[in-house]
Amino acid sequence: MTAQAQQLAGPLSAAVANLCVGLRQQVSPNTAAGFREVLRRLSAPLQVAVAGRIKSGKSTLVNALIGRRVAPTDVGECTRLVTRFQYGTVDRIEVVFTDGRKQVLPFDANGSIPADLGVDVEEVSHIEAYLTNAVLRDLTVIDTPGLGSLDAASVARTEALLGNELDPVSRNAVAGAEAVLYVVTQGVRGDDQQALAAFTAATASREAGPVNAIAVLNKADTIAAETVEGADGDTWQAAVLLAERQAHTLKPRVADVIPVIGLVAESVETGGFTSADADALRKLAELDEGTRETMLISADLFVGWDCDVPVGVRTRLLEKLDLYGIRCALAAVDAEPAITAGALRRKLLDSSGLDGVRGKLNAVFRSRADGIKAAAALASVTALAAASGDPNERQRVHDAIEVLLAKPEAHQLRLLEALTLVASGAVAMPADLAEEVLRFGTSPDVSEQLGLRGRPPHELVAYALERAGWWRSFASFGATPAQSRVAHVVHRAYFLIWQQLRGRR
Ligand SMILES: Nc1nc2c(ncn2[C@@H]2O[C@H](COP(=O)(O)OP(=O)(O)OP(=O)(O)O)[C@@H](O)[C@H]2O)c(=O)[nH]1
Ligand SMILES: [Mg+2]
Repeated sequence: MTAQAQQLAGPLSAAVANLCVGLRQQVSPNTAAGFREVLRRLSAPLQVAVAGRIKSGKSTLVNALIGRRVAPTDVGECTRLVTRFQYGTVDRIEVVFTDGRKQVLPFDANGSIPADLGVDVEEVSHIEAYLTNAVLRDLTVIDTPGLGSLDAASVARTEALLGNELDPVSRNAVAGAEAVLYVVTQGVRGDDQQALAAFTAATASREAGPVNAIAVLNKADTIAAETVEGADGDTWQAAVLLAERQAHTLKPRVADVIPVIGLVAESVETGGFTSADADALRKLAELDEGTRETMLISADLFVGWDCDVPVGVRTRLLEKLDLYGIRCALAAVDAEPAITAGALRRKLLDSSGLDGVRGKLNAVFRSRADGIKAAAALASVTALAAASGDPNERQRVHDAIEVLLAKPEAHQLRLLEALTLVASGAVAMPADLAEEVLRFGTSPDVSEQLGLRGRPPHELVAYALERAGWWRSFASFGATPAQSRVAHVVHRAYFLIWQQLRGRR
């Protein structure tokens, strides 16, 4: 049997799949079973875990991305469980128990996973939710329970928490993730990098890095603009600046930090925001300036102030958009009093920043799904061989991987591996060189990879050639053996860019 390329993300996944198929006869039954699992995963969509602290808005964002309010937010025992949202031809919820039993559950009246499952949660491993939503065709989204109170935590404590509070099976479900969308809020500090490191330690042997991790700065609407220098009192501007600063802290663990208002995104993308809400907003926009300003000071005043729009309607608006979203909507109505509910929804979507998150997901995850999946699969193959305890078997697997990586077609895979080694600190590099290496992971755009965005082609060509030469000599002189391995890959990356750009001129 050969791997079926049409089900796989691309040639790199196919190469690793063929490696597994080829080795299956030469390894112990246990390892072979592991390889079958690796093969199964290789032909499944990219697995993205949404992770972050408790109540950071993970489930809200999951709903926004899927376009359906299916993950329970705020309350309920499900927020303590791992839920995998994957594509299926029929909507279905399956509770998977730690002993392997499965039980099918109905969705609740609103079409979401019931907050109360009616089973003993202690016995539950995780939930599989199959949905017909098209977004899930090439991305499986894994909603994870919040990392607990990590504020004062050392890495050791964090790891202990992950190790003890998640049962082994749900840890495996998280470990199944090939990429991470890390949700942070305004409070992110230096120790969040440790939280991220601890999370990635839990995602099996794979490290997160610029290749397979993105962060979002969620709840951007709740940022007090006056506390952020340079924001000029503008909330979104404050969020953009804060996200840039956080990127500084979290890089190179993540490719980027993108600001987003998950709540507003969820409301507009899941049909939560209705034409009745648009009507209410139009009415509120007609209130005299003074009343409006007073009401927008706080949530209490917004609901409690005496006005024509019923309290229940205002409470719902607040739940769906919060004060910032309401302000954005009112500004849109001011600019265009006859604005339709659809146009208002579009404006709110724009203000939520969700398009920015989707763009990043496409640029970092979707466009590289083949490489990410192949790298994750190779890591699993290596781990399986290491766990077998048979030195001959380990050597056979090792040799097969070396043969695969030596092929010219595997360059992309070697580059991803090099990026991850450098990002995780497994291979130490001087800061300027590390930064240069990691640039290859930041964007599919060649000029950005060279750090020469917007420069004319002849400069790009000359620079690529110059750096190719530099890295080749670094690989031979001055580098440690580990650095040398990375340097060879970087040399090749520059050389291929040079070839490509030269051909284009
Ligand atoms: N103002 C505001 N509130 C938000 C935003 N995103 C989420 N929330 C609210 O934050 C609360 C927690 O959201 P969840 O999505 O349940 O957070 P979670 O990270 O999944 O929580 P756990 O799974 O319990 O860790 C809910 O009340 C959401 O409505 C946002 O962008 N702005
Ligand atoms: Mg949640």
